[in-house]
Amino acid sequence: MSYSQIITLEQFIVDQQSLYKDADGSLSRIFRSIELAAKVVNRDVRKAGLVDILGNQGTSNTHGEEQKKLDVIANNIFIAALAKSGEVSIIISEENEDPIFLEGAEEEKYIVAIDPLDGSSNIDVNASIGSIFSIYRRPTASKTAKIEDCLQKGKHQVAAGYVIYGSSTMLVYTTGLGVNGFTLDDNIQEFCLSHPDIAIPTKGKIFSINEGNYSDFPAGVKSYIEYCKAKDKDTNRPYSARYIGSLIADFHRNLLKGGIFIYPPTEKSPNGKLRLMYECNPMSFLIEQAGGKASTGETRVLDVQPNDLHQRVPLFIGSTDMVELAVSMLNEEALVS
Ligand code: P6P
Repeated sequence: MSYSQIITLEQFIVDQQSLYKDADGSLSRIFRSIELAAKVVNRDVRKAGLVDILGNQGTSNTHGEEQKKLDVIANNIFIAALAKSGEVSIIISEENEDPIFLEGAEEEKYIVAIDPLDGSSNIDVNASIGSIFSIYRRPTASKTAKIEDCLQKGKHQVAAGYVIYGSSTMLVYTTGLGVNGFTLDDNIQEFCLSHPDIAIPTKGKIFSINEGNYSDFPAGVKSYIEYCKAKDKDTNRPYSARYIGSLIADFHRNLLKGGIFIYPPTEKSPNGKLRLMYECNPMSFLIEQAGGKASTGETRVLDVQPNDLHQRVPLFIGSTDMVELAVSMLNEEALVS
């Protein structure tokens, strides 16, 4: 590709901004801050093996999960960058129990929810990890930011996306006008449009679930797994089992190739493991914008009314036909059990 054909993330954002009649550049400034944070986190992730930033921080996050040093570093980087944008009033982070009210920005109109480094258990073994963001507008009714402003349904997101630190570093996002992917060119340190208008196939041949928990799964989920494994030429089965244990990596592969990712309810985790505000909602906004589907098994993820910043929901997400079948099997078995 000649450099004259490159569309940078910066240029793409400017071009998209012109499509919104009431755009004043504030959302663009947030995106620029996220882009900068992604580049800085990428730099630290890429050198993780070389300096003492691997391993555990010796602290735990709001969920009692051991914090890796890079978790904390990434969290600080994203918070600092978002604060510097001057457009964000509240930040919700997986790494912080309480919302972060940005000083002097109480009247700013955006709220950002982040999982600064998802899949961190994979850091030490050099598997793909990522950062997730979800952006809301603060309800206009409240002049200054308050915690209630954060508990909005996922369908009210104005933007969502992720950065995947994999064999290459990519930023994938939506503002409701489809999904586009940008690959970081290390030579010029620019995210360049590499995956325009991403659309997930309605059918796929990949199923992603942690079968180590099989005995704990609802009957309908077990039935769906057996369906995926059964031989049937007409429906291209058996499917392939692919599970990295990093949501963004599993999601990204299925987004591009087609497939389904499931984190179901289990006896140990009746609401699943993944968090609504900064994992399930952003990924659900993206998958719907790419033509796929996302369900809790009971309802559309984006319709869930949050009642807690860190609440968990079960997640069935990916190719529409696969999600619909998995959810129908879950509910049919629930009816007969
Ligand atoms: P399990 C990583 O810790 C994470 O939050 C997601 O990135 C990933 O999909 C999930 O947990 C893996 O959970 O229980 O299968 O190890």
